[in-house]
Amino acid sequence: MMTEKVLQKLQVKSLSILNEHGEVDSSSTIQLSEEILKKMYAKMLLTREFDQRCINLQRQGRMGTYAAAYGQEAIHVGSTTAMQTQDWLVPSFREQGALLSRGVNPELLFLFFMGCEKGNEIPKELHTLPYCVPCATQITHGVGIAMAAQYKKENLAVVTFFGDGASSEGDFHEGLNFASVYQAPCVFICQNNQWAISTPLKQQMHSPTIAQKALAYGIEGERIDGNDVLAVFIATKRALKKAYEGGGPTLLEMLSYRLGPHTTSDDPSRYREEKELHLWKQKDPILRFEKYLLNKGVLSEEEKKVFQEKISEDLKKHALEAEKICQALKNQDICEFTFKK
Ligand SMILES: Cc1ncc(C[n+]2csc(CCOP(=O)(O)OP(=O)(O)O)c2C)c(N)n1
Ligand SMILES: [Mg+2]
Repeated sequence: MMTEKVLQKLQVKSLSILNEHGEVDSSSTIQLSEEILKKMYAKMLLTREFDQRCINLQRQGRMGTYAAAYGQEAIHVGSTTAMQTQDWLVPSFREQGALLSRGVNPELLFLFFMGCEKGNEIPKELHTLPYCVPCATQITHGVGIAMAAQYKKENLAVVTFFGDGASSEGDFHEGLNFASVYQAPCVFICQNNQWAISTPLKQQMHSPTIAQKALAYGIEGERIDGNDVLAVFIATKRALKKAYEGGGPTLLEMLSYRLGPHTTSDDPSRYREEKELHLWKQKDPILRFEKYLLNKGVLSEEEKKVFQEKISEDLKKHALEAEKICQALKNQDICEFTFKK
């Protein structure tokens, strides 16, 4: 019997720049202006504050089920900061940080989670698709957009988000295969938060990484520290550049952890260890970035407070406005959400 050597060596590249203490790897050459660094930080804060406000609204019966991005803010902000206006963002259902970072008005997101269809009306020029709740189906949509752009000779790439659980769906494999065959300008971002509702990663798959699955499709795969906003930025920028230059798709596995429940309808204390949560809280992406910015002198405690207050104030206004719109639509029988008495 003859055997053919297909792979010389199986290797998964991994990237991490900013450690838990907010120290940057000395070999890193990342250069971002203070203005961009501050914007990234503010967007991460905005994402966390948006989550908190939605959870509060849901608990008061003023919003439907909500899936927080708590712990995954670096993935959303790092990747979208690397994108250009003409690129397309194709989200799943937990990417509020990415949508807000692309410039989607928080009011629209509030409306969406209040059950108003109007929340899906994202302005076309933002090149951002609305949320997609059926797991992994958006991967093939993203590949379709990339193939259309390629056909029309448009110089853009498509960034598609999905979870570790979604990587077990057929759409993931079909999407990667098609993107690879056509060398479509796609960047696949798998948010490996290590849980798919109550299913841990080790019950989801037997392979040690998600990144290595790229190999089967003849594309590049890389594992990134998803709690490190700088590493996420660099990896996405690199993958986008390759896509613009006709180098085809890339799979980026962003390793992180879902610090909160799956949604407001879930109680993770029934299926996961407090120890594990505690460990990952030490790796909080916002605290890490904050330490870095404070040490570097880019951010002061005073500015931090100003950012927080401004974000909180703005979101409060947007949420109230969304509620008014929602109520008006409900009065016309256009919105189906029923507020608790
Ligand atoms: C096709 C499909 N099957 C099942 C579900 C129910 N469901 C919602 S979220 C989820 C788990 C998703 O896990 P993962 O892809 O890791 O994303 P995460 O929730 O961790 O962000 C499942 C099974 C769904 N939304 N769509
Ligand atoms: Mg998951």
